[in-house]
Amino acid sequence: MSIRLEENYKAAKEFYNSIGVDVDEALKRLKDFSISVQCWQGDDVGGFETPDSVLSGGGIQVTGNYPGKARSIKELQTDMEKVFSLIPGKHRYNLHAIYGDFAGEKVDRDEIEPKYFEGWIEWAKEKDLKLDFNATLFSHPKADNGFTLSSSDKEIRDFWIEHVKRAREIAAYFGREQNSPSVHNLWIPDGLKDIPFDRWSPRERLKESLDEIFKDEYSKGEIKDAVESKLFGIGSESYVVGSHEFYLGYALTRNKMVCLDMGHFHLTENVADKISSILQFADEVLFHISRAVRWDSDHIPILNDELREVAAQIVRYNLDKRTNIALDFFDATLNRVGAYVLGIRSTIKSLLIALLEPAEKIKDAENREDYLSRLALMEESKFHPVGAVWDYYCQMNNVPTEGEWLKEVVDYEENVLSKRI
Ligand code: RNT
Ligand code: ZN
Repeated sequence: MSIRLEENYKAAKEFYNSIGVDVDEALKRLKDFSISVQCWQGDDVGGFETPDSVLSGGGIQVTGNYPGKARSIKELQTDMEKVFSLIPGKHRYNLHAIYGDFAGEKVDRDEIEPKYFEGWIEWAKEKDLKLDFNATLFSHPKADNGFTLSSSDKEIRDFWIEHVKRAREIAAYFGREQNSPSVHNLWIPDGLKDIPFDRWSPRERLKESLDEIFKDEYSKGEIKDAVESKLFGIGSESYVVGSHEFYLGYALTRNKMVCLDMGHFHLTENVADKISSILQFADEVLFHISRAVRWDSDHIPILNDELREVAAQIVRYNLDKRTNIALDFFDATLNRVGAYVLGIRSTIKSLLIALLEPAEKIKDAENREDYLSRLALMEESKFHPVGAVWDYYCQMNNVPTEGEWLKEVVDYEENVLSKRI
């Protein structure tokens, strides 16, 4: 470790000590946060059903065509290994059903099985990663008219029910193999571009489809189920069947987790504020960390107020084990490996900032109704020497400090990504 870095760290630690913050304790807690890293930033949500699969439908969109995207499982794994070598901590990896190893075989969504994911489990074990999973109810002809589990066509509904049942079976298989429950998240695109007459029936059908799906019971050690709501999408501007209220009700009455995607609410809505409400009644919650720019744009997370507030809410009330943190962003206009590294590092940094907050002092000011001090302390903490602690933490974990990782990403692009033509 460089002398400068160590001296900076020592000074920072003394400073934090003087405002009542224990840095060692903070770093110990930070180490236990495991972020579930999405597979789909690596190849623009394409997957491997056919050699040239692309994202279609569902109101989510990838823009950009930066060269170098992963074209095979092997390439994606190589990219992920690079990514994980540039971020501190032990994390998870989040697969979508379309990322199976189908080896050129035409395997429809209602035919997926654990065997197509054995290679992933082998790789994950080798890399000491835990896997999470998602059913894929988009990029498929049977989702083309915008309805899946809430479709009025029973055949369509049954097809997707079978798909999700199989996806959960795969998640449970992961859970058993890795001795840690796999989080299975369900997001469906169902909705309408224009004002519906009937808002009721699709929701009633969705409820029934979900109840059918969750008839298959797994143990707590195998799988943790989540359902993800949304406000609107491109093509579903006027009505989304799986709204927040729908899934909140469903999750609370069926003992499932809600998934809060930071891009799935009104832009002025404080998603972090939902944590202390929902967790009064639910055991756990799943987060999709994302950055919405004017809409659910899935930009790379940066250290903005929204992300910092989510981290602060988790940390202040010791919700570390009750919040499952997953990432959901995809940007195809820049080096994808770099996108991962920046987004993950920002997410971990937001937790570190929260852990180094002078919590006792701020709480005290609040209790005394000294609101000026409360605001001043919060504002001043933005200038605290968190960077020195972060660099120390990175070195401790044998990953590049700030300002160093970018070089490695650029080298990787030169030596690996740019050769993919
Ligand atoms: C879509 C949801 C969903 C997807 C991923 C790929 O709006 O956010 O989580 O982004 O499943
Ligand atoms: Zn999401």
